[in-house]
Amino acid sequence: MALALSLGARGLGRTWPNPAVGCVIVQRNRIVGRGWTQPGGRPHAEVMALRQAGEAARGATAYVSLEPCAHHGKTPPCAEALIAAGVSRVVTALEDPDPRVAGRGHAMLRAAGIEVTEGVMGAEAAEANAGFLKRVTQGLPLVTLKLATTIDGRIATASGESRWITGPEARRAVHGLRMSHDAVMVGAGTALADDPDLTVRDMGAGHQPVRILIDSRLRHSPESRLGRTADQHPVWICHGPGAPTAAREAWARTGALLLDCPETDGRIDLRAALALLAGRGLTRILCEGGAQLAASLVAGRLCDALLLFQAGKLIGAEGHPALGPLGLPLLAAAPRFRMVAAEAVGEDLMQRWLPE
Ligand code: AOF
Ligand code: ZN
Repeated sequence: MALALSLGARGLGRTWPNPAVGCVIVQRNRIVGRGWTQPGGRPHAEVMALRQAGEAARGATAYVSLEPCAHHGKTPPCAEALIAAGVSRVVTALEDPDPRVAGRGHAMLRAAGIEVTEGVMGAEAAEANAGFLKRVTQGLPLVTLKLATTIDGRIATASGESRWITGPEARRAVHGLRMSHDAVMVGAGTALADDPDLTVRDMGAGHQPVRILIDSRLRHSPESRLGRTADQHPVWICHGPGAPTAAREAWARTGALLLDCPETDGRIDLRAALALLAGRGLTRILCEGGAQLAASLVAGRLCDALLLFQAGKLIGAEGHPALGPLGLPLLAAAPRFRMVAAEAVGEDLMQRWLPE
C-alpha cells in the first residue's frame, strides 16, 4: 500500500477533477503490475496496473489507494475490471466518497467472491487525496498558502522590491510544489507588483498548473505576462460584478477564462470563488500571495495548510508584511496553526503548518 500511495502521488496536480490513485498487483510475493491515475484523470490506476499484469493478475492481490470505482463513466468500472481479471483479493486504503461509488465498489468485489480488506493506511491515503476528498465532500478545493518571508516576516522592502527573498533551492522547491498542484493563485496586488507568469520552469517534463488571478476590478493588464501567455497555458480570472466591460473583453481575447464571482464588502467572496473553482474540477490550489489575499484566506478559514519559506534576512518595520490586516481584537481570536514539518532548504528554512 505504501508503494501504491507513492505511485499515486505521481499524478498529483494532473489528475483533476479525479483523485491521484495508485495500484500495485502482487502475485506470490512478486509485483506484477503497477499503475497510477493518468493525466486528466483517466485511465484509472487499476486499469493501468491490470494491463501490465496481464494473465499474472489471476489469483493475485491488488493494493489500491482508493476504493475501485463502480460506475460506468467514459470507461467501465475498475471493480468490474478487477473481477474480470480474476484477482482474488483486493486491499484498499479508503472508501471513495464520490456518490457514484461510495461503497459500491467494495460491494461489487465482495459480491463476486473477492476477499476485500479496507482501511489499510487510510490516514495516509486521506492526506494524499485531501484535495479530491474536500472537493467531493465540501465542494471546495484544498488550499495551501505559500509564504516566502524574511526572519521578521516581511515579503518586500519599503520600495516594493520582493524578488529573490529566498535562495535558489527554495525557489526550486516552489516550482516542484506548483507541479503537484492543479492550480496556482495570486491576488491582483501581487500580479500588478511582480508581473509573474506563474509557470513551472526547469523541472523536466512540462505540466503547467492552471494560473488563477483574483482581481475584482480586472486591474491587471491583458498585456502582462499572464495575458500574453494565456493562449499557451490556462489563465482563469476571478473578477467581481464591477469589472469594466472593456477589461473583460480585452482579457477574453487573450484566451483567459473569466469567472464572474460575487463580492462582499467590495472584495471577491473567496469562499464563493473557491466553490466555483471546485465546480470546474480543481482539487488542489497553491496560493502564492499577496498579503491581502493571504489574509482573506486565513480570516475566512479557507487555508488548509501554510508553507512558510524563511530567508536569513531582516527588513524591519518599513518592509511589507506577509499578511494584510486580520482585524483581530484579541490574541485569543488569533487563528492557530501547529507545525508538522520544518527543514532546511538550501540557505532557507521551510516550515509546514496546519490549522488547529
Ligand atoms: C478508481 N481509480 O485511479 C481513480 C478513480 O470520470 P471518471 O469515469 O474517470 O470517474 C471519476 C471518478 O472515479 C472520481 O470521481 C473518483 O470517484 C474515481 N476515481 N477511481 O477506481 C482511479 N482516479
Ligand atoms: Zn476506476
